Amino acid sequence: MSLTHRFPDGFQWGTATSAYQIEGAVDADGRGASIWDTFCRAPGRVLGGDTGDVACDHYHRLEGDLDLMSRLGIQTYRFSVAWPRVIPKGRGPVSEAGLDFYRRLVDGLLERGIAPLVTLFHWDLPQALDDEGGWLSRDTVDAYVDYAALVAEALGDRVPSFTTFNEPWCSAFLGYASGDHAPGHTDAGEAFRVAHHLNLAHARAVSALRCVLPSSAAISLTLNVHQVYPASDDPADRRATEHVDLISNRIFLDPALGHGYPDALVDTTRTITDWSFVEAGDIGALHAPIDGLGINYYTSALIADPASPAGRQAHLAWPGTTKAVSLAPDGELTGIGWRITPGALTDLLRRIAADAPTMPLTIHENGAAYDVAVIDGLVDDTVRIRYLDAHLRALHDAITAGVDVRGYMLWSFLDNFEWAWGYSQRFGIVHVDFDTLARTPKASADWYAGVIAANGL
Ligand code: IFM
Repeated sequence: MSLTHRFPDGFQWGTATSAYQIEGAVDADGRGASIWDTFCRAPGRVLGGDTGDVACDHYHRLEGDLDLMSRLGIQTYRFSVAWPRVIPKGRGPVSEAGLDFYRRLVDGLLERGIAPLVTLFHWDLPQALDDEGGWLSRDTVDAYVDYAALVAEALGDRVPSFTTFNEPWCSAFLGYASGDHAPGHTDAGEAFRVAHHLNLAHARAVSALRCVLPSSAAISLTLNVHQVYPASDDPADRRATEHVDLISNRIFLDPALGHGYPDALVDTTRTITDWSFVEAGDIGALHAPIDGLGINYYTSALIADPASPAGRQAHLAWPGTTKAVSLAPDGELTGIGWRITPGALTDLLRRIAADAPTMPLTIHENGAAYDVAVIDGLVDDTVRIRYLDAHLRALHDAITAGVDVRGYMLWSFLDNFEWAWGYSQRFGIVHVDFDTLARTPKASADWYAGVIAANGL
């Protein structure tokens, strides 16, 4: 079979998940509560009152899940460590049983020839730390750095790649500005303070990890850089788009790349925050060189000034600001209602490569939610295959244009707990029956196995 799109030799094909979304077993082996356990129990926060209590029960079904991954030919598996599983109160006593679960997971991957890629923080902050201020408190930065070093000490001899944070934008702006995510605050000023603490925690953790990990270890940060376009040529819409880029992208990208916070970010947020949470010495402390950036991409957005003609159409609020809105998604949408815009992935990767020409990039997440039923043991999710195929073509275009992309982690391996959407959105290439917990590989799983085997389309 001849390929139309061959990927570079050594390109890593993988899948991604996160702890709270799949593990379940929230009370097993002394695990502490996380802010998501609490959030799920607050009425009206999560669709259908769903919780991650059982999720995919991956904690108890580890071996079967790893066998399935191996059958698909997965080369890298990106998973997250649940902080409250290994340090139940966030700081202090360590749970060896919790660490053992991740040791078994890593060993199981290596036995099957799958490379582990560990995410240290995918949103499940220990509740005990939130009780003391959570990410609003600088003490949480210290606790995170100690936690990161602990995990690196436990797993670093066998794990080649670590990523410090998954989508810090979501933790800061969905957790503290829009309130859609735990802990559910709605104060834009808090979101900027949290963003700064997450940036500090990332940089300090990178330095701590370097002291523990072998020099061959690759350390990255995973960002959901928003690919945003002005909704029209109106200068007001262009300014609104720059504003969104500053408060959603450059607020994380610039410090991670060693540029501190741009003056334009401070200028554009004057009515929201005075940045007094930035203490002497912080700006220098924000930069610790990384070996790569993880990029999560699903969709793009059209941005408008709320008062412009475009902005007066149906729109959604943009978390953390009243100076910009995104137009209500239209055209072809995925099951969760996100626009399908593969070309925007090419644009995004080219933009990042222009900002950081020597930084290796890896797609840490890309995928689509579609609810396709199991019929006679088969799940014909051709719609997902179409989405994935189009995005892999767009990724290939970026590579052909010279962008250094080293791998692709499909989101997600299993259908799982989709945060405030509960179990209503299925991103997996493996179907999970949430009553019986039976796994059924979808047509997209077979298709992806073929892509991996061929290293191309
Ligand atoms: O499920 C999430 C994941 O936890 C983080 N990135 C986006 C995915 C889909 O919404």
